[in-house]
Amino acid sequence: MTATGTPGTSGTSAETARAAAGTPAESGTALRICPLCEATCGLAVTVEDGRITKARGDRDDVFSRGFVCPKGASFGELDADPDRLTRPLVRDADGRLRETGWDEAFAAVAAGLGPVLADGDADAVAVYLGNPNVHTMAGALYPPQLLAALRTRNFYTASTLDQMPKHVACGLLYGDPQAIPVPDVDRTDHLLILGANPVESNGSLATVPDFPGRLKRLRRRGGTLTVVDPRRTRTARLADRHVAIRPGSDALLLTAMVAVLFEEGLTCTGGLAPHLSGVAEVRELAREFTPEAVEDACDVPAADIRALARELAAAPSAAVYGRVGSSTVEFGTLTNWLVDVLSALTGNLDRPGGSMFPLSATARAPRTGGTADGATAVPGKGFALGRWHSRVSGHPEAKSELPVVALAEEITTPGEGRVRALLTLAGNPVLSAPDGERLEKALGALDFMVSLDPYLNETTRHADVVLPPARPSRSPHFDFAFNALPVRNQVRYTRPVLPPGPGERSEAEIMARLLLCLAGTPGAPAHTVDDAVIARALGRAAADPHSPAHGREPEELARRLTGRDGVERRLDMMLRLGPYGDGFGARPDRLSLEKLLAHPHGIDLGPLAPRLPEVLRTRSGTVELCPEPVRRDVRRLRTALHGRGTAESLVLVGRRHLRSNNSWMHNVPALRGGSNRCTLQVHPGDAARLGLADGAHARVTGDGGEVTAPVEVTDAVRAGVVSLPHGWGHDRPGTRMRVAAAEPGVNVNQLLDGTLLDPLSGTAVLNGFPVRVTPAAGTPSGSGQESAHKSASAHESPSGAGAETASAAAPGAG
Ligand SMILES: Nc1nc2c(c(=O)[nH]1)N[C@H]1C(S)=C(S)[C@@H](COP(=O)(O)OP(=O)(O)OC[C@H]3O[C@@H](n4cnc5c(=O)[nH]c(N)nc54)[C@H](O)[C@@H]3O)O[C@H]1N2
Ligand SMILES: Nc1nc2c(c(=O)[nH]1)N[C@H]1C(S)=C(S)[C@@H](COP(=O)(O)OP(=O)(O)OC[C@H]3O[C@@H](n4cnc5c(=O)[nH]c(N)nc54)[C@H](O)[C@@H]3O)O[C@H]1N2
Ligand code: SF4
Ligand SMILES: [Mo]
Repeated sequence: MTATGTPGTSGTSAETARAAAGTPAESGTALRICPLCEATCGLAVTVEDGRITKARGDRDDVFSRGFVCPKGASFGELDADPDRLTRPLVRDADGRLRETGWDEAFAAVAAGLGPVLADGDADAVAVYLGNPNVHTMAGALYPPQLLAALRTRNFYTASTLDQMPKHVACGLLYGDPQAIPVPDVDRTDHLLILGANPVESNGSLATVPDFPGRLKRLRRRGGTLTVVDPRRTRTARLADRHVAIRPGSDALLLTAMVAVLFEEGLTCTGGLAPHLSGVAEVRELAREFTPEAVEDACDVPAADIRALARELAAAPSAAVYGRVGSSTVEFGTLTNWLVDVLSALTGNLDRPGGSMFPLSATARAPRTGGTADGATAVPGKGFALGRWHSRVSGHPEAKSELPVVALAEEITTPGEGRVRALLTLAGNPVLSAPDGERLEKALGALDFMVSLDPYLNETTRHADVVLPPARPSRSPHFDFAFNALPVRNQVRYTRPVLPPGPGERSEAEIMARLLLCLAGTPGAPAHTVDDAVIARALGRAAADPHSPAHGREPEELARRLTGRDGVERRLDMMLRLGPYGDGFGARPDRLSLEKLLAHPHGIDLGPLAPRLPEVLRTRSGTVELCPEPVRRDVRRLRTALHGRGTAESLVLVGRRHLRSNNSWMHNVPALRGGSNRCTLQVHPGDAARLGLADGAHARVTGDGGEVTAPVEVTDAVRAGVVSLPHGWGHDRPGTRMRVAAAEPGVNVNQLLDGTLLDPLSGTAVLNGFPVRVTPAAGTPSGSGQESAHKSASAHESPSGAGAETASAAAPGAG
């Protein structure tokens, strides 16, 4: 790979110069990496009088090369949303949230958490991390320390509503839950996509700016695209072959493909063979799941399943890629495991055009053992699941997390270890997780709740203290998470476009001060948190014989760090110790913050390169293709072979719209309307059978509740499947998202009661669950009546306008 010293572009333009100098200007242009989805496009923004008035794709960005989507183009509008909180809110004695100063807010945090912490029950404080933490620098840097300080087992994130099955599968296969191979979209000859719609989502667990363009180029260079999805999505429309599978049955389909590979002698592990173990066991496991055995359950003809397997094996190179629709399902971990098993068995794991492991600039520098060329892996510690269990239902932890669906009961069930205080950082589980009504009731039973969030929404309205971070234009950006998942290795950093507004605090400072509150030293300066991390990390590096800084003086290294603040100094440290780093002078032409700042459009680090066996952390030092937990779960899969899908039964799947983002972007006027609506998509045959007319309303009933939504009759969904998007249901009082509340939609997750999950990963089943649908008269509404709750009607509009008006404008509000 073309590691460092290979600038992707040279900086000459005015915007380059300013970005390089990092000088925020009140007017002019600047660069900002888009934080709004995983594609991480470079934006060029126009600033006028301290506001972003325009955002376009940065044509010189080494990675995204000018691509932008409607969300990125609305960056300025989102940034300037008048509903965004700019000052902290603290609940006063009569239960109302009022604006206050930062010192008062942190004093309230210390006072609220103090008694809970003083009781000495570490599990009494729970943490929920929402999705945007992977899109901010602070969200990557501080939560690990927060959790280390709390030592709570009540740790929850949006991962158990999303990609935890992937982590578990990769943890078991490679010994490292973060070792996630991504499809080499630019070089593959054949791409098999299951349960993902990157043309609208712009990709996930695969950082691929202009995913749609790259799929079109794949077709143009003679490659083939197959999409497995119960809906004919925009991605499916680009495909050579669309398989409209019955939801929830992907694990059966993929196991049958594995069976075909063995049965027809199509496996070809090639150079991978020495690094694989468990191949014979996989063969045994898959044997009974022939295409003929699974075709009814999948509703895909056996001949088609055989063709899918043969095409995958015959392609010169092929990649298999699954996302949300293959994760948030009953057999999520098995499906994710099978995705990589198919790659491995066809020799496509870790080779160009297949699925490859990226190497991020802030990753730990690769270490190898055995032979000098690194051909032999060092046995690792392996990946353990279920090291502890949730208190009430006994759910196993995965990656130190408990399932989000367990949070409500951990708050409401009395006893030792009961959750009494909650920190939500960038999350809205009331809408994103199953049974928000139950969770809301639970939130009302907490002694204390803090939310770090720019909005007063369905979740944060329950907090006692709301801490709003500085807006994105005032925040620096580096993709710690997504640089580990790109389709091509690269590194980019953008400084804040503008200085913080009056009274604004950076997300980093807020998190650091939260940490200091937990440590019992709320008055200490925020930078002491970063100093401590840096001292520890450099101490470790100096003592590590594999580190480029081995044997150096940690204090001397710390003095050499550049950067304007703790966040930049930490970034500098990670870059310099990383795989492309200058090793604090050991390899002077390589990467440091200074060098990165001199390349404001980023530095290209070359195409993905093979990394086996160096990425492996399994105990055997091999890819463990047939791990025990998976083997046991395959028994459960057998039950799915039988008794699925009668002519009358309906299951629900979700969908994402291009101009949306989970629950929090419905407040931007430019992103609303058009197809971005909360409708129930129904197949024409089902609509006729159920007496549902296009535009009329339907009542949808599930185990957790009932919602009423307008019907959209379309053959884009297959028969037996209805689709409702998530992130809607903005009809609660006491929120402050006025645009969203004007057309609130309904909360699909209220149809779930939280009992359905993928047992290995604790991930909620959000796709492919049974519902009943009947015609309904009247306006759409959620079933939820507002619970009698401490904050249900006790909010004062935080800055004069808003909350009460907003809820009054919302039809169907409880
Ligand atoms: N039915 C169904 N449910 C789903 C899904 C589905 O497909 N179907 N998808 C699931 C998936 S994939 C995910 S990731 C989860 C998401 O679950 P969550 O992360 O809980 O929900 P979001 O809607 O992303 O809420 C993000 C929150 O972060 C706040 N926020 C935005 N930007 C920032 C920032 O810069 N800093 C801070 N501190 N806060 C910020 C927003 O105001 C909002 O409150 O939802 C899941 N829920
Ligand atoms: N515009 C937009 N972009 C986003 C987001 C957003 O909300 N809006 N959210 C971001 C987040 S947090 C994430 S995690 C990613 C998600 O990125 P994706 O996974 O690409 O997005 P989804 O639209 O959830 O795609 C899931 C697909 O799975 C299909 N599906 C449902 N059930 C099944 C099944 O059983 N089998 C199969 N084979 N398919 C099934 C659905 O019909 C849907 O098309 O998107 C990110 N980008
Ligand atoms: S694709 Fe994603 S990263 Fe790119 S501009 Fe759109 S929202 Fe931003
Ligand atoms: Mo997600």
